[in-house]
Amino acid sequence: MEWFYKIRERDQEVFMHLKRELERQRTGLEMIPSENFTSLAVMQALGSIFTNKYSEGYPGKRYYGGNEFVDMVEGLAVSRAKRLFNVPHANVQPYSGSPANLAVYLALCKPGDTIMGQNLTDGGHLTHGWKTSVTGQLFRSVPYHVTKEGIINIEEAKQLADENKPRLIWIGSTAYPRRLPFREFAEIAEGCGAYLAADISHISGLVIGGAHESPVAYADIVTTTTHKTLRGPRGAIIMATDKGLRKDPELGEKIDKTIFPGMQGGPHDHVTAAIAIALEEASKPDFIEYAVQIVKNSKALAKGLMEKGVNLVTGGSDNHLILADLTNMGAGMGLFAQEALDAAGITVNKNTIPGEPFSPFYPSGIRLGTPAITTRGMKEPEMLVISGFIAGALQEIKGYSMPNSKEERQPYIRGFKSYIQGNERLRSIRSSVSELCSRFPLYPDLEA
Ligand code: DSN
Repeated sequence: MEWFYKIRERDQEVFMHLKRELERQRTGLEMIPSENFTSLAVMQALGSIFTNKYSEGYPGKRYYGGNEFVDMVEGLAVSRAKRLFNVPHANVQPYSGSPANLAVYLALCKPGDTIMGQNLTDGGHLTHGWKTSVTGQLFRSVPYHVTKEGIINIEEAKQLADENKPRLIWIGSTAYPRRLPFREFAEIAEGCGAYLAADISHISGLVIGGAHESPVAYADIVTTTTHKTLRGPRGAIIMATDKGLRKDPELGEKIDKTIFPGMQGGPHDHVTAAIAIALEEASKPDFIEYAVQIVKNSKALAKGLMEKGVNLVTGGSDNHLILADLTNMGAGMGLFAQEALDAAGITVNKNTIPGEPFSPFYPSGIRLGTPAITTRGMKEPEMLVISGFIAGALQEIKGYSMPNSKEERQPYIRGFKSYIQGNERLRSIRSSVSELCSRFPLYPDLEA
């Protein structure tokens, strides 16, 4: 099927970039752990006539006319979210994860209140109180950390909560390769009277598939983006749990009012339709297999990498994500690794590691994961092959190390980039990557 023909007819420039991006996604390994490939049905909803509509308000209570079908679709998305996650209240309107989290703060806290979240360089998210995020500026942020082994430091979190009496505690991460300790954090939150919000953006697909414990019995509020392991469109859901509603029966209304009219205008109805479809897809038995395979693949990839001498934070993975610590290769190696892997057709992102020894902008690690390559159908044998590609590409950056002097960095990086562009070994890995990808076709029905 020729999918983009109207764009081809209307706008050759955008069409050309779209075509090249499709080719990039098809021929490379997408290993950023927060990315995935949605179904064509989800994409069709995103490109549908629901993009034409304004629908401020909620089903049955809209400010504009003509919303009878939007109401149905939003109702479907909400009821599917409630059923799949087993929660009594869901709001599917947040534009994405960061606004969803901000809405949680604004529903529960006043500026200046104390909040706690996992420190950014320890694997937490910007919106859990990091200093450059508005959440770290509006609220008094007391971050907790991981231990020197890279595991969430529950003892420290408990002590900080007892001392600081936060109003809200976050449990949830963007660069944490292990299971999230929901039960322990529920005890900490109960001990100091805080609300507990679980941000399961990264792992919500694993939670639905039973490949990670659900936070629903432990947290008062659960937030998730819909485009990561959940494999839907870019969007988010905020849920109130039974526990949360017992604590505050108005929690659901507070969240809804904060999203609209508090923070947002019209919901993105085309995204809502796509969320409804993604949730339906995630309710099928093959999604459980998918979620389980993501974790099997991550474990297999971690093992393969470690056997080839790559150091991993915590020495492995329990979820979809791996954090490689490259400090033994040189300073600030994340950028060099990301660029070399890009040249080899493998997309990852540079990432800080716990106790980051260099800088957040030139961090010492890379973060990679298996959700997207598992969607393509790859399994453990392919993970072993991929670990060889990655270890091989990392060999090619040996000897590089980020200069300490800021003035020297840009010329050094330029020199590095020209070196990798001409690197034959990376080129050869790229062609092996492309051959592997051709055996797991992506969107085979699409022509561009
Ligand atoms: N940007 C997302 C991630 O990559 O984890 C989090 O917001």
